[in-house]
Amino acid sequence: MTRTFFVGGNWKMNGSVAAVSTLVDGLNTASLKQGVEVVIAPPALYIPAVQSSLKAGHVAAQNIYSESKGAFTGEISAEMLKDVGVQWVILGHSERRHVFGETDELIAKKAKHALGVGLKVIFCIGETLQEREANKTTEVVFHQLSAVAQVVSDWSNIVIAYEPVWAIGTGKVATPVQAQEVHHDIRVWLKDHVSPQAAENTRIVYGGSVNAGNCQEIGRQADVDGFLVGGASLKPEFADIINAAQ
Ligand code: G2H
Repeated sequence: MTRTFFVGGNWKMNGSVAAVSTLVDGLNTASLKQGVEVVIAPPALYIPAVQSSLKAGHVAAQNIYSESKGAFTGEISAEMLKDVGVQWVILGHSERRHVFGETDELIAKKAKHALGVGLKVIFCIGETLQEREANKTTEVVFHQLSAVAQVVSDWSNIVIAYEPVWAIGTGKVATPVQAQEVHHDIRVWLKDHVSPQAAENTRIVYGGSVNAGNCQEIGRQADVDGFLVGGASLKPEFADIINAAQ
């Protein structure tokens, strides 16, 4: 099976009514390669505005809580996203893990809940610089994957985003070889711990300082099925990244 190239734009906590309109207009008027799955994740407040105006892709939330409803001030639920027609959610982003202290177990619980409600999940994993230097990259990402595999058996609605923490927003991008190595290891892990079908069909995208200059070579790697883009998704070059699809 051919894996459809996937490009996500994670706007993080950036934007305004005016900026959202400019960004969406830019995407709507850009000449974009056909056959690429584009998913934009604006801050939750701007989801309806993006959803009603974006022609070139779908919309994701940047997070949810693991419960359906209740006394969880400040949170939104998978059910609420479904209610307003959102199809995707990003879970496990390193900023959620490191700034907000989300554990593998909480992220797995969120993933199970989101998938159960019918959302698709962009599931982020990745090691810190300290972990990479201690040769613990695979140990860390396999542990992150295992937490989800313990509670989820169907991976057909999951896109895995490998985002080395040391490359996020730092301008330090993983080399194509470094990205390919980890993506390959993740695919072998899927084969051994989920199924050969999951290994074959699951998109594994790279994130961490992707830009128009480095996306071509990374995107050419055999096990790289797209990108999750932060900073550059707020710039016109995001269209070039979409067009780097292999
Ligand atoms: C990693 C990435 C998007 P950036 O966080 O998820 O951000 O491209 O700015 O490194």
